[in-house]
Amino acid sequence: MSTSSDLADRLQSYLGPAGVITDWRDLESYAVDWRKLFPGKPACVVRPNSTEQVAQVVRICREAGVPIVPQGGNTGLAGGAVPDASGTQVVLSLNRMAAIRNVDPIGMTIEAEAGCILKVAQDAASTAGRLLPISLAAEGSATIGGVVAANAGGVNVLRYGMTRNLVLGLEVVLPDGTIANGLRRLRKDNAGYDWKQLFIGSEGTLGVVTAAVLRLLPRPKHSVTALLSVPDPDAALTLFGLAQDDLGDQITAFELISRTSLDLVARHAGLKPPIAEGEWFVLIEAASSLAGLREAAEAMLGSAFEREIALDGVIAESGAQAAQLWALREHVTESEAREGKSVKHDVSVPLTAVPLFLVDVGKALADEVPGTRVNAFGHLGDGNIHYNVLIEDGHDAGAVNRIVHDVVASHGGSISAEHGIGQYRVGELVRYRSSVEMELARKLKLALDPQGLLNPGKVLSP
Ligand code: 2HG
Ligand code: ZN
Repeated sequence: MSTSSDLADRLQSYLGPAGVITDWRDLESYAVDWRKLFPGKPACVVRPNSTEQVAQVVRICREAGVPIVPQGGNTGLAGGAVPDASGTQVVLSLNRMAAIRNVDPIGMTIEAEAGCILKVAQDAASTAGRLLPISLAAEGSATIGGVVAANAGGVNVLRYGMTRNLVLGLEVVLPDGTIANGLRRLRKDNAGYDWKQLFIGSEGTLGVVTAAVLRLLPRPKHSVTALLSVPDPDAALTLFGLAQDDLGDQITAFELISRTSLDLVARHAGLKPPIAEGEWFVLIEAASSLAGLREAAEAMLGSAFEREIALDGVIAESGAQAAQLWALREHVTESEAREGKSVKHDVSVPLTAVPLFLVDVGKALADEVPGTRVNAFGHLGDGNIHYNVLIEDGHDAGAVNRIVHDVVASHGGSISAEHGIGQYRVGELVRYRSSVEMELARKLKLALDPQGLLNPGKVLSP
């Protein structure tokens, strides 16, 4: 095996000086996730600017037996895109491959390279009068490649599905350095195995996503955004049922927010909700191409107040006010990080189990790790709750994690709804997935990456 500096020299002679970073001061932002929970030390960072260059980098590293960690916007929350601390892994950043190759408003597709920022792709779709409906707080930094590799969720999954639902075609560099080009724009394509599904959500462990064709949707002309306080999560669920009855497929988001979340946002971001005190809140958005949405939403909310499943509320009167309501939700993560240490959970349970899950997990934590505080919020419409536990020195983060995940499992849930396993949940996955499922995953990994050089230690233990 060659030394790291031999390898960096070889990579540099192939990619040129702009393609390789070895100076520690410039490496730092690639070495650690944004919350600084998973600090690593790369051998170097490579920044290829074409699919062929990515393929050649993979071949060079393979020949040298050196592991590669693909990285997009580095906005993930599970440490999936950062290297370990050994100083032997090469970070392969896709940030120089950022082109939008094509937007087709009639065929309703967009083709973008992996390093294209999600917001840039959203704006390109919007300029063409269409909607790219992947919507996340990190959309200003997250990249298309990362979003696909993580099968990102976000606030609009309820209506448009996870990223997987929107991927029509994919280009991937395989661990042996060959290029699999499946950049088709077809709505219907049953010709053989749909191999791209393997790479979506594989967190860079099976291949490097270099470009994707995503489905676009009509851009709704009307939208309604409301923030409501509700008596409890049970009432929030009843409200969700009512919204389904009355607004049906026009609901794009149905978010649950706890008092603690809003308190954190008030303290650290200076934003206050325009409604009376309460313990639980729902942020609901509906969108439609047809008129009459606001009237329908007002009627629905009127009957929610009558039935006392909503206590107080405001409907945004303008786009700016809607943005203010969304800002309350979007600042939760950042405000939580400013508050101090937290143990993050990204869990899902069947929708109707959410209220009981919240009661059970609250009791278990209070009994077993007293003195913690809970910052619960998330995508209630998808059964996905970020049950984040704020801890102080002396609290056992591992115990907190185990308690929450055990309660999730008892409700038939998943330990990661949308953030993925990364390095953060590798140990937990083995505990909650069956040995048959884990064996299947290992067989797939071995078939595609027999040397284990692609993002080792993520998703599966090495
Ligand atoms: C969100 O829903 C993100 O805002 C982040 O998935 C969740 O900070 C979190 O735990
Ligand atoms: Zn989320």
